[in-house]
Amino acid sequence: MMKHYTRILSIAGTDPSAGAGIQADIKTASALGVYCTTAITAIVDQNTLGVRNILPLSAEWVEGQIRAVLDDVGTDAIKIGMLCNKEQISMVAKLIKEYGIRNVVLDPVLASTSGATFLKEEGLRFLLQELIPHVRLVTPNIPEGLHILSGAMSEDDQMEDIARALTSCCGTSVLLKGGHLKDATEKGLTMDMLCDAETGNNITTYTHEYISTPNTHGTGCTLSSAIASYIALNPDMPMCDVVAKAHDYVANAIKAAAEYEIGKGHGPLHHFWNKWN
Ligand code: PXL
Repeated sequence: MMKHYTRILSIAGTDPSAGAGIQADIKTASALGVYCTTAITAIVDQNTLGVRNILPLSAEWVEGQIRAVLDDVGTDAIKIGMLCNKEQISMVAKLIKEYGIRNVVLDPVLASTSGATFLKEEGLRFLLQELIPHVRLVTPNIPEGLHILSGAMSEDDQMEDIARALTSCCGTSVLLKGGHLKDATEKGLTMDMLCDAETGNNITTYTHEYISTPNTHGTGCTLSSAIASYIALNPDMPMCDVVAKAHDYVANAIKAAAEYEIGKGHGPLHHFWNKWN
């Protein structure tokens, strides 16, 4: 009897310094015992100091890569990161429908921490209209969440109200990431909040100790691919428990990375904190 790998497909941009994007996704899935296939949406010229240049691939080239994976290897879940334009967004939505893939996690990457814009206004509208209806979980940070709500709420609103508004606007579960939140970091904590559309909009809060470290590059990519990996490994587990496992993996990866120096800017997480001595 042959064995089978648990698989995820990452549809995302690259990071030659291997802290974020596809490279982070491959490392995360590998650390969690999951086989990670990839479809590159853009070649991103970046390092720990920031994004220098972006070469988006045509929707046809991204489609070719996704079909190459799904026609052959298949997948148990999909993680979507950087999408560059409406053509890429429509194409990904079309293929998710065509291949009938339900376990899809979308990290709505609108801009990098260093300020580079990845997706313009029109793209955001397309994301909401075409792609998000086919996604099980969306994982915005607070600036991305406020952007999706297009001015209806502000940072002064309660996180729970923002998470609920996003779930209603997206029509699917939302994990709102509060990593940038001043209030929580002053208390020495970071906080994420899940509003689970699959359980009548139940709220679950995830906190961990705030770690003062420059090494947080790729945290969003890592969290969303950890969630996709845990969904693939545990297809019947409630979303609140899946997110708890992913949150714990990321918190430990941030903690372990704080002891390392690599690059001159924001270094990567330690994706293999659970494997290396
Ligand atoms: O986490 C946002 C993100 C997504 N995709 C790529 C990135 C980044 C942030 O740096 O580099 C390729």
